[in-house]
Amino acid sequence: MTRVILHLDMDAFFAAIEERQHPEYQGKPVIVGADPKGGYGRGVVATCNYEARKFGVHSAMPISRAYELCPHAVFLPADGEKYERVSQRIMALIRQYGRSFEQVSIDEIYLDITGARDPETLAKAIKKKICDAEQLTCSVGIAPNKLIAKMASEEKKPDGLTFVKPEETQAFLDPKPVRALHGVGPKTEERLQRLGLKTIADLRAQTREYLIKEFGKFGNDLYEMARGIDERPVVEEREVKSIGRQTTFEEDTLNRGLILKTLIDLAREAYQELIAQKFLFKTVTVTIRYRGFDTHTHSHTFKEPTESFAKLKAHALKLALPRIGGRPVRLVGVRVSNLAPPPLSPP
Ligand code: TTP
Ligand code: MG
Repeated sequence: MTRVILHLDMDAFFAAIEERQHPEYQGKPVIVGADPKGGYGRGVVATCNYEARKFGVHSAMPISRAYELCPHAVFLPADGEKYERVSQRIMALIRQYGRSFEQVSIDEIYLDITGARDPETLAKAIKKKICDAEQLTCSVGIAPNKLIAKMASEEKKPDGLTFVKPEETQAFLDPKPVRALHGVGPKTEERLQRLGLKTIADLRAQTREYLIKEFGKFGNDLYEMARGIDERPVVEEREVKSIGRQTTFEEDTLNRGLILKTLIDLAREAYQELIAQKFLFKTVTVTIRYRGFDTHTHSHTFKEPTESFAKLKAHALKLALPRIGGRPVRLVGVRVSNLAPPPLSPP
């Protein structure tokens, strides 16, 4: 059966998260990465918004070069923990839309949506869901396999939606540069160029034997990719053993109200993922890291698996309460483990 695969990639992910938090950056180039130190900084750009891309700035570029190209940009350090939390919320939100779900990076997912009545409408619903919940845009590609779906999601960025039907795949591929294919980096591209192969159509005109002679096993992949063949399944990530959330305070804090409120927020987020993944839990663990990195974890295990948020919250607070107030707290976290699938409902 022809599959329908959806690939979703968030737009300018780290930069978009910073922008939504700081409306004052609107319309300005925003670059996330190493400290430019007035042009003498070391390290690289993690990402930048589309405004900064107009100046030629891109991911992995030396930050000193980015400063040369765009000195008036807003430069920000990457806050990996924050981006990870947003990522996890987005993943929890959309995994239910696929028969299977595969997260391939912090901002990128494949969903197998084979059987969906109207893939395009479904994609729009997913985009809207993310936009409503997180005020972030993404780009989506839908195609008969992962290879084409990923290329399709890159087709119209940002906020794009590209649907490549089976009968359209060859026309979609042919004019593209060989570089657009999965696994073709600058080196392979150069070798292909030397053989006079610039586009995927050029590549498709070669025999399987010739490509294998030139590129070994990868030659066979090239032969198949040029024809839009890719059988890789969408596979769920490894088994989930626990679900947790943690956060580092901007400054170490003694504020009990803030610490407890943060803990409840984290518990709620972990709980939402738990529900999305359809698990019960038996164990609640609270992590508290004090100033100086001294880290303590405390757990409570119920007799029976439960799905009660009230219990999760009550026990997280009970575990944390006697342990805060004395020393400034740097980080708190909540985790549920000993996960179990819910009991089968009676027939
Ligand atoms: P990408 O999806 O490659 O980039 P992006 O989301 O910023 O922009 P686009 O709209 O083109 O998708 O990567 C996702 C995040 O991963 C990105 O926001 C920052 C991080 N990243 C790095 O830290 N270093 C890198 O070299 C790349 C490519 C990404
Ligand atoms: Mg992205």
